[in-house]
Amino acid sequence: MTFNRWGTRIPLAAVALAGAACGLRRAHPLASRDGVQIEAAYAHPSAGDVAAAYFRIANRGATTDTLQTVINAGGGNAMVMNTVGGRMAPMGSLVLAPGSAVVMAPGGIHVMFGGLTRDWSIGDTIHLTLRFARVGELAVAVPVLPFGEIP
Ligand SMILES: [Cu+2]
Repeated sequence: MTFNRWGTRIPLAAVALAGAACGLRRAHPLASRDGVQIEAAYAHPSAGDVAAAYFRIANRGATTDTLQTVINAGGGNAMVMNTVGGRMAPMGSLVLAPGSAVVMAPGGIHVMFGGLTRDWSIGDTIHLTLRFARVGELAVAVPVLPFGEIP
């Protein structure tokens, strides 16, 4: 598979199908406070006790905010990672300047989960909380989608 830094390259037909199925999810933020919006979220099935989830996070507010941690209600740990030169590296925190957005995607920025106590399977909903320095915690219900599918 080949990826660019910011997103997966997938066929247009797949994009159209995903858009038709999930148009409402894209149109309405999943969670929002003081200008920070989670506009799309999905995960892919786990492998062993590890999985990844992806979010589109927009800061439409006037103040910089920082994604500090992600909490999995089901337990285990999480960290924001980026993929550089085919290797994943921890990012620590994720800074969102006013007017900016971060689009996570396979092969790019993602949230990596470890120590899972149960499998994430297609059709599951994962309950995650994103904790920001300024706006606090935003809870998001995240669907587990097949590999290659995005909301
Ligand atoms: Cu990773």
